[in-house]
Amino acid sequence: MLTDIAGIVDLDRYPISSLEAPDAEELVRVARERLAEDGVFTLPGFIRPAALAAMQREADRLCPHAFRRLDHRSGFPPGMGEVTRVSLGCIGYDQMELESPMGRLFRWEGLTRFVSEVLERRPFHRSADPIASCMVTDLAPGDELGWHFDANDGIVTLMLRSPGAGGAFEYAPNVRRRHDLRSLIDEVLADTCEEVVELGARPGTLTLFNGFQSLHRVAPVESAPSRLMLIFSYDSAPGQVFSDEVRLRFFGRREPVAVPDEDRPLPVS
Ligand SMILES: O=C(O)CCC(=O)C(=O)O
Ligand SMILES: [Fe+2]
Repeated sequence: MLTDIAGIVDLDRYPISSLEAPDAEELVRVARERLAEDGVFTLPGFIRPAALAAMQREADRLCPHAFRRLDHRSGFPPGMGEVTRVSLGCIGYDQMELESPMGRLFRWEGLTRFVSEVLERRPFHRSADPIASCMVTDLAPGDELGWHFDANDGIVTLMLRSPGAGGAFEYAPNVRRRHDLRSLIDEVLADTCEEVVELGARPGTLTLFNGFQSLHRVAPVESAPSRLMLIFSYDSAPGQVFSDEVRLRFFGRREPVAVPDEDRPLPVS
């Protein structure tokens, strides 16, 4: 059953159901160490193959209904760099099936607790946004997510499908507080920065990434299939929702297409 979390997450490899167990404690310790040193921690094979295939099928079905986000924005501290290009499709939580394994994974309290523990952030809650809390980005050939810093550390992503060619996730680890940040950004934009590394995550990999500390981008996708990424949002406050401005920019709508009710579980527990 793909609504059963043990059928979705490889709990044999990643025993995160009970964080007090020695194996889970060790995983949390390693994750914190990697995040502090490299700005990123990946869990390859986090999702079981059948669940991954179901997630890909659902995302593929929804892709024609994705909102196309096309803009240029500054993703750098004030006065640095230039605007970079954003071109991708966004699928919202409100478009997913009621029993979507993507939504089921997001609403699993075990994952929320694990992420909270690794990031050492408490209180820690899933975003309650009916559209943007749990989303899929779809990058087709020609699409990209230009260089930027995130507003917060600790973005949680699940790679659903790698693109045919291009579309690499590239980043300059832990550079935010560098005294030479301005020239470093210029080098990155000129493609001459030797600190940029590539993260080669395969489909089914869960990634925790400190996107406030590390400059990053998704390079232009060059050939089909498109790149599919599932992205989860969290907040220190319960019931967090995004502004109309954010919803319009990412999804082209203020209100969810399906109204949450007892049949459509909200992301909050
Ligand atoms: O798609 C990715 O791998 C990262 C997405 C990202 O950087 C973002 O949403 O800010
Ligand atoms: Fe980002």
